Amino acid sequence: MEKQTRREFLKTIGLAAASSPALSILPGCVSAGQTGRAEPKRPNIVVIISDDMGYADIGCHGCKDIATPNIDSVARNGIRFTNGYVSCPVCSPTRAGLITGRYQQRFGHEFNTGPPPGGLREHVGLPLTEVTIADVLKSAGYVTCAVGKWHLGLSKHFHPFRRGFDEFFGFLHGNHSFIESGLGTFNPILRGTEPVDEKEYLTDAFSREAVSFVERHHDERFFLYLAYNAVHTPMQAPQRYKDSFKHITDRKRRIYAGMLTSMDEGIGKLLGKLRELGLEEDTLLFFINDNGGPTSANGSLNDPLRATKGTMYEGGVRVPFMVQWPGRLKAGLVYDHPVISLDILPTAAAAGGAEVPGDRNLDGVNLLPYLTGKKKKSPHEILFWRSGQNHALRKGNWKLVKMGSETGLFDLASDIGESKDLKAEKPDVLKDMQDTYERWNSQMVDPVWTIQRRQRKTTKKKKKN
Ligand SMILES: [Ca+2]
Repeated sequence: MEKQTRREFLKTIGLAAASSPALSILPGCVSAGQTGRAEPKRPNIVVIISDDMGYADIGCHGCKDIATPNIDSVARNGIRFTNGYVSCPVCSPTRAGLITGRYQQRFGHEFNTGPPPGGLREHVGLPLTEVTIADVLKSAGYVTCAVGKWHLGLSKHFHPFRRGFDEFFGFLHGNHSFIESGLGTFNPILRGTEPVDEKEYLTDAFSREAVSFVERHHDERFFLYLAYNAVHTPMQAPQRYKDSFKHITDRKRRIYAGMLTSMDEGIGKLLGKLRELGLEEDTLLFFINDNGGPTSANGSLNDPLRATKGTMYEGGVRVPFMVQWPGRLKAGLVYDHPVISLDILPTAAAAGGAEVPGDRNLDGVNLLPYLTGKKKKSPHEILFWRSGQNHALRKGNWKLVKMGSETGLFDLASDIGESKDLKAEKPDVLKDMQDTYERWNSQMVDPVWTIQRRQRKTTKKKKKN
């Protein structure tokens, strides 16, 4: 049914079903397997993304007041990244980087896509010049599905069906109520392109749909992109947990605990389904959070990292990140070299024997040879971040942060909390970092759109009048 809907949808926007931009560039592609030879048996691929979770809020990062046994099990069954990053400290640009394997500043997706009216402008969304992980895997024969938060454009030409996905269940904007379907608003829950009156708690509904996709496609090679909006605001937990977290005195964190538990249980159901169907060994599964916790908004905790979502400090960009593939990767390993969300696409492509675009720079790398020990060096010597005037880079263990008028230089090897600014003591390092940043920055393009702000107050005023 979803495939039929997708075809119909493409027709309505003037595209034949087979005219995906990814397919048109394939003749110029190179095989990711050429650099990281894939095993003969291609795995299913699952990418699970949480939203606004704190760095400290999972058991394997030391969380004591909320249990996350299912997320932790991914680390236990696979590899946990202790220096795992995303390419932006807010939602939409991170997704743009993850889904393309490229720094999103290469194509101007530097800021969040906003609500209407700005968010409906035809240029506000993942530029159509970009090739997504779904395009790449679909071209290699994978059946593809996105469940959850999209946040890569509200207009129909940015719809997941237009970006390589065969199926979609979720919403297009950056946040959503967990208990109301949003029917009649600009941001309803959609099955494909059709609004649905979803009755289930939203996180549970996303888990249900993810499990259903796996059940329906267990005998095909599949790619599932499961982007929960938990534990982003609004703070709404399932009723069934209302008495479960009395040990947490802070009201906001108590609700957060229920929201997080629902997501962890949903991930458990998905992992259980993969096991039940005998697919666990042959499924490459990532779990990553999209940006640091906004601690005052949702009660999350980023300890021991400095600051929060929206900042260039570690609390904004270093996130829970782990991978399992029992048939190929050893279990229970910890990987300490820096990795980044941009690596997911090239890694998945290599594992799946898929071709990555050969006509553009990918900033992510195939992690498989690093995770199997064939390559010993760090996959990334330098990582960059830029959001407007704020920026940062990490080179080795040095981190340069520019936030507003403040510049700080930190040695992450001895100071993960970025508490001791060394720029006065290390002017040579500071200069080298600044020069390195400027060289990278000169290769990036200007943002396609600027920061979009909700016009809530104006709207309310108009209604009163
Ligand atoms: Ca987020």
